[in-house]
Amino acid sequence: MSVKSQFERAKIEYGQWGIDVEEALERLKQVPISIHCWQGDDVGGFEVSKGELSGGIDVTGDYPGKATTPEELRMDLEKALSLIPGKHRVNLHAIYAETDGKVVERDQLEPRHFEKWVRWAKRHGLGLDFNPTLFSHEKAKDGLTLAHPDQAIRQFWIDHCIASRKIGEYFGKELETPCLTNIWIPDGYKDTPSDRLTPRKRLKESLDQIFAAEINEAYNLDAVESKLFGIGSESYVVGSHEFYLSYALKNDKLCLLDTGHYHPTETVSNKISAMLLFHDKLALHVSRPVRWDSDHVVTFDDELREIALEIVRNDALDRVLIGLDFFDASINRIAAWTIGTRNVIKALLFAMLIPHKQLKEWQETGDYTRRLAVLEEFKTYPLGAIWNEYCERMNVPIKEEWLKEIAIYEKEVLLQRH
Ligand code: RNT
Ligand code: ZN
Repeated sequence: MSVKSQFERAKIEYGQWGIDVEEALERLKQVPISIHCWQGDDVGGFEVSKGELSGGIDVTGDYPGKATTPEELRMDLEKALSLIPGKHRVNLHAIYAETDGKVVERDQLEPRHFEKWVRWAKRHGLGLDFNPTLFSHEKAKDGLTLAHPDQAIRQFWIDHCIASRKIGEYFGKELETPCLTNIWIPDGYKDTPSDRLTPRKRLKESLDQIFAAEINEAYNLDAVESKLFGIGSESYVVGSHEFYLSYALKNDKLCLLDTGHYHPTETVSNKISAMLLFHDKLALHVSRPVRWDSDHVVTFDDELREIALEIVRNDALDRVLIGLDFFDASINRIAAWTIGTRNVIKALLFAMLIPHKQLKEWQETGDYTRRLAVLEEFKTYPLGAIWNEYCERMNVPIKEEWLKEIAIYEKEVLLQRH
């Protein structure tokens, strides 16, 4: 049976529940996912004197063909984007600046160092998001940045963050879609601190200085990303969830929730509705922690579907900015992007094809039997048939067909790199 006829049959099944499949597909087209560039080169970046990856994050694996130049990275992103349905965004880090072989300190970065990215984004109709890079650097090697006891080091990172917000503003203005500039810092301690307050006080003051610089909010949105622990900061992280939740609320900034940054049984899906009541917008780094903050490629698992359900059934697609954050060097990196991003889109589609109105009603009237039964039955409704049709309409390969293109690209491009 053709994709089309399977789709038509599935559409009838969903239609019996009053679900408008066509409307869902139209809505899905409008949802951008911010694809992180750093899956393409193992969070390496292109700085002239490039240091080791630090900051308590790590990439494992040695799959051949990683991008080593901006041109290669953009080319790989293009390949991935050609296999992912819809129009999306690309999320850059400051270390992806292009400085023509000159050493440019991070506090001196300017919009012009990202001109090529902007030109490329324009050509492909992509929005750009941004992140200052407060790791993999001499001045961050003791694991402290914005909360560092040394005022000069703090100032360097404050200046870097201000420079980054200006780059974000430039992206937003050029591409006519606001850039989300997200600050994540590694600051913390390996062992039990003797003072938890002082570093947090310094971080608060540093952030106040960073945000005091005036940047047009129509072009740049600021976010802060918390974390529970990192490698070498197991006992204490300065920028914890409570810290940034409070900071963001008080200062009208976005809180960014990374799905790998909480206790193992604590879920981001359960935070979304709580935060939507108090925050205008929030941001996500969809990742997959396997036993720890391991940043595995996102799969179509329970928590991903639950996150999508929370966004969709609370009508929050415009208020939750969805970004990705994983890095796996043990598999084809373009496949990693493709798998993770397609899964997020597929989860949103899954969430759109659920009879939310009835389910909410049953909960209100105490009919928990129906609530459970129908939620379970919908797990095996013919989502795949709708997904395939969506992929066809968006001119990307259906099912696992995209793997063929990856195999060709690997042979012709990736394996030719040294
Ligand atoms: C680290 C954070 C952060 C980084 C990227 C590279 O734990 O999740 O978002 O992964 O900035
Ligand atoms: Zn993250």
